[in-house]
Amino acid sequence: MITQEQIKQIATYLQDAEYEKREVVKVTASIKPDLTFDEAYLVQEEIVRMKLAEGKKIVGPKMGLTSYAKMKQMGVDEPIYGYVFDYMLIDNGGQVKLSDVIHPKVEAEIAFVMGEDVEGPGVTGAQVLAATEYVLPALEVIDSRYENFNFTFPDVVADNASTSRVVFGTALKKPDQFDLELVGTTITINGEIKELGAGAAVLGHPANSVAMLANMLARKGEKVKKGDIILTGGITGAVMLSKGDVVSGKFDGLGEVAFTVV
Ligand code: 0L1
Ligand code: MG
Repeated sequence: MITQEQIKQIATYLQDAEYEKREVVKVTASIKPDLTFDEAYLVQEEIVRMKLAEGKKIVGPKMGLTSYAKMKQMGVDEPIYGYVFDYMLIDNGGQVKLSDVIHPKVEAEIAFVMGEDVEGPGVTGAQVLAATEYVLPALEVIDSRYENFNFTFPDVVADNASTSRVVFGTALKKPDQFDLELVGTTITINGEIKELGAGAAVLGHPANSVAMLANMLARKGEKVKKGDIILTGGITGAVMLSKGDVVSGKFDGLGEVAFTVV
């Protein structure tokens, strides 16, 4: 059992690490060795409450660890979710400041802009596509707050799924114009292709990721909401970033997203 005091203590520990841009020892090796998956989401919810109380706004939920290979590696059978906030957004073509983050990595994702609420359980990818207003390309900068990226599944859930910065593309496309599972994607850094993949890397189809999110949220009586902009999970592996990197994500038919690391 976790107490309300422990939830607040862990949430503050992780949020301070984020705001002070420093690594911390994982929760399961310090404050709460037996932190469970459900308790970790209670910590994440507390972090969300704390940020909302500071006046920060939710852009939308994000899904993480959405490839079957990553799930197998972590010994879990479903992905995780977290929340993107307004202060995390970087303009397309803008700059990610290394002094604002700890040890960032970038991954390429497809984002969904929801035109209608989607409420689980039992939501399918087809229902998600019917409720989607637009899709757009994105680069997500993840930045685990844990020392040496050493964390367990509950640790990363508590840490808001490593969410740190997001650069959205500027072209909005209707989802029925594409076979999103076939969208070929590359990440290029300083002119060299570092990672590549196709939309199917995300649970077979990125819409399945939103469906799974709706079904996971339904367990606590929540839903995917009209207006949410949802990151569906990495199509590519995550690449470490260094000062001076010029980063570009190219998504066949969806466009390009870019930023520079300064
Ligand atoms: O967005 C995500 O896929 C979350 C990744 C969490 C694990 C990590 O920090 O590598
Ligand atoms: Mg991600």
